[in-house]
Amino acid sequence: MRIPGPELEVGGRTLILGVLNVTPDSFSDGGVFLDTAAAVAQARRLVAEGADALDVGGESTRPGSDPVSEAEELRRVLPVVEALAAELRVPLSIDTTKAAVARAALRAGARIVNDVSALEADPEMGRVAADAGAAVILMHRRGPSRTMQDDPRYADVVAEVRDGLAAALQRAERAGVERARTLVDPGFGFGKTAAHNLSLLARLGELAALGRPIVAGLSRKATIGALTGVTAPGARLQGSVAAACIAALHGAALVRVHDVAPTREALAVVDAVRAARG
Ligand code: HH2
Repeated sequence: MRIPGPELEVGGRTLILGVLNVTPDSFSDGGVFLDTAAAVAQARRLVAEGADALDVGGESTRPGSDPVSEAEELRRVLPVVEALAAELRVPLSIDTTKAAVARAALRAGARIVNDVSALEADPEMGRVAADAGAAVILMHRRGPSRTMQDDPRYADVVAEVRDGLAAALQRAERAGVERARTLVDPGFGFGKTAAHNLSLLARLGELAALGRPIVAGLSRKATIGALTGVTAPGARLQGSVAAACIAALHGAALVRVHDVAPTREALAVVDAVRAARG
């Protein structure tokens, strides 16, 4: 598939979606890029390090987090999207579940809607994305952030996530979003235990049955901390890079990461191995 605007070919080498959190409370970098100038500087850094696209978010989705108002979210992200769209040559993604935020960001130049609710939270979201011709990342989750980690259970997490994403693709199509503009994401850590996340990573290839590019976001997440014993989220670099590499090897077309340069370097090896498979 191709993402319009600054063109991005999805499906060749593994692409990197750099994370830009314009929030006071994101789990690994809350408050660091809340100021527009700091966010723009970080965006420049991520692109210089090799990010293929940037994901701008104004609301933390960490477990236990409370929602923010539409006005506050817009106040955080819109100046950043406006500044970056004018300056950068990579597509911008808006990480939001609110149609009004997506609409404003798309008007300001964003090209991708990253909706962690897969168009469920706001009934207008699909239409807004469709009208703008935006690409849409449909992510699987179980319930809102505040409660999603309260004892999540699955009989077969991979099958249930796959079925949930298949339903999300239908929802997108009903709203007018062309299938060719969709991407799917299993939503690591969103209503999943560490064991669920490991099953999803080990069996990520089964999501290829959905026929859409796969996005994977494991960067700095609690599962990486649990496996490596690194408690500070910002220090979970090696585990995060390993997870991105495994996801890419298992078919992820895009990895959503905070640490772009080391991930880019590691993915060069993974992509060479993928190419050698023929
Ligand atoms: N993870 C986070 C946020 N948005 N979007 C997609 N598509 N996939 C993900 O795995 C994903 C996501 C959580 O990470 P982060 O943005 O760093 O933290 P916070 O939600 O606390 O801002």
